[in-house]
Amino acid sequence: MGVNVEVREVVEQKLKGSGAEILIQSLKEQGVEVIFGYPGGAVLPIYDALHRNPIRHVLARHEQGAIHAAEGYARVSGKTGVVLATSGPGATNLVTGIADAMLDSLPLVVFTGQVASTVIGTDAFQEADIIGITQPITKHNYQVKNVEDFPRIIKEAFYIASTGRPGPVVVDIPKDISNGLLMNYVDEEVNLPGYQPTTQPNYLQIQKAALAISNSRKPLILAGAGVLAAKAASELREFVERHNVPITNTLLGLGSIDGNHNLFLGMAGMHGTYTANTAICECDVLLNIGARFDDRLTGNLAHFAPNAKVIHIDIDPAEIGKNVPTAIPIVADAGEALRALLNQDIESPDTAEWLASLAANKTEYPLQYKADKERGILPQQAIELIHRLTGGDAIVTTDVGQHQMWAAQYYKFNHPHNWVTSGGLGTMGFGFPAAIGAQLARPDEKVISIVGDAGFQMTLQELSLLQELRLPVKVVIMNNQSLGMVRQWQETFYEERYSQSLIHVQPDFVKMAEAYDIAGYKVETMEQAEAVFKEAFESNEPCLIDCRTVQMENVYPMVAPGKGLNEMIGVKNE
Ligand SMILES: Cc1ncc(C[n+]2csc(CCOP(=O)(O)OP(=O)(O)O)c2C)c(N)n1
Ligand SMILES: [Mg+2]
Repeated sequence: MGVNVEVREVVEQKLKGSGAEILIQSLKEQGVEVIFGYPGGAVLPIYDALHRNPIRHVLARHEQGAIHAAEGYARVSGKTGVVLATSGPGATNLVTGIADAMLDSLPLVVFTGQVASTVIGTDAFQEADIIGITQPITKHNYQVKNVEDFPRIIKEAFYIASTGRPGPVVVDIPKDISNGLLMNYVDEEVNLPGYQPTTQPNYLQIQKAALAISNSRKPLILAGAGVLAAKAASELREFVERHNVPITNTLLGLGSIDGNHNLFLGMAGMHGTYTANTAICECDVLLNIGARFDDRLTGNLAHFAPNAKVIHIDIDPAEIGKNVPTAIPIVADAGEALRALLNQDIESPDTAEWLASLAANKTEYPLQYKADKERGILPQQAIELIHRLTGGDAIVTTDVGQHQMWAAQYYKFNHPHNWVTSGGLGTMGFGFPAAIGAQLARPDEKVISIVGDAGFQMTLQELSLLQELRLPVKVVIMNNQSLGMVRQWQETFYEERYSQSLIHVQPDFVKMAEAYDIAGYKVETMEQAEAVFKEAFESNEPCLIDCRTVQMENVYPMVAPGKGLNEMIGVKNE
């Protein structure tokens, strides 16, 4: 379509070849800089084509490591992460990462090898029905049936993964397709009549939203990851400042506004600040931009934003009204909607009284902890130290658990796109490989991976990548010698019956680092932490710090499961 004959000939020439060769060539045309993968029988033709026509390939030590690295890469670069794995166990090892990317709307194209078409369905060696397995956890998936379809499918896969609400797309490639010869290539534009994401907001809805905000006395913005996916942090800031509207974030929306901005109330939700959660309870207009009102954010829906007229901007119409009744739905890209709102001649609401009451809450009920030298390092102190030493400029990845919540609470981001965490799926094992992908995407920036002692052990084999590539990722293990978040729930909701959550035997993490030719440190006091973190963060080499923290510390404040945002516990230290 629209390609002149000469160009067409060049394209066709280029794309004549085996399916495997077409894949590599198409990836180059998509601008792919790096593939995260792991070889095996069903993808040998692809690895051979890669050998002859190289694209940077990062050999993770486990497919789960590869896909979380691709997620980290996508999160901090805004580009589509590319993964390649073999059939059967290679493909099934990707499943957790695919589900993770689906829930957190990350653009991935995942290529899996498959047994030859002739033996599909016969329980052939290393056969797994990855199409069936991933159908509910992908934005879309394909099995290539004819080599003629392959170039079109690759193009569509990248288009679907990265447009609208981003998400993972799986392309399953039977071995006869990689080996098959394509003789008749037609370069088509992507044409998907059934997939037309709405990016432009409806003008009348924008007017309604503008009016509601003008008439409001207690407006509140809830900004989610949709703002970051739309690269719209500067528009968000302009809107917030122009109209003096206070703002809170979801876990994944952190960084969309400066963590120290005077209109920022901190994160909302289960471990959100008292001020943010109370603001949700009291606001009269709640403008949700690119957040999906998930249950960790809303708490008990019966008590969620009871006084608010809800405006919800989301590129995915399925999210609007799913959990929270919405007065003004706006289906659009968050950036387009914000620009449309900025173009409205809105009279700014009078928020003076509202802001004063929120400021009073901030002063009265800040995030707090009780430091005590005798007890040792509190994880909150360690995160504050990391923040101080990096000035809020680092890319921070976390794993899942208490340390994740403390990082969300205490690391104040100066920039968007620097926060990498597993929100929707809450995947232990995510944080460390994600840091590798982030460092590869932004090689000149400081990447700190804050992980739990347990979650780190789920994917620590990727230390090999730090060793091999000398990636200067700083791994900080918040070592409370427990499955801290599980232990906290057992303490609070199961009368301190610590079933399988206290860890008595651990590897020597310092020796482990040394085994991978990485500098390893152990710190047990804040004085040691101060000195070691400083030296480590200034170095251009990878390192691992075993930071021993107080075991019995809890994340507060908290909205207990089933409770409303108005019923937080642990708001004030006694
Ligand atoms: C793959 C996986 N398995 C189990 C869980 C449940 N889970 C959530 S937090 C947590 C404890 C994590 O311990 P650690 O990594 O040491 O972090 P901490 O909470 O101590 O900071 C567990 C088991 C999970 N989120 N993911
Ligand atoms: Mg732990």
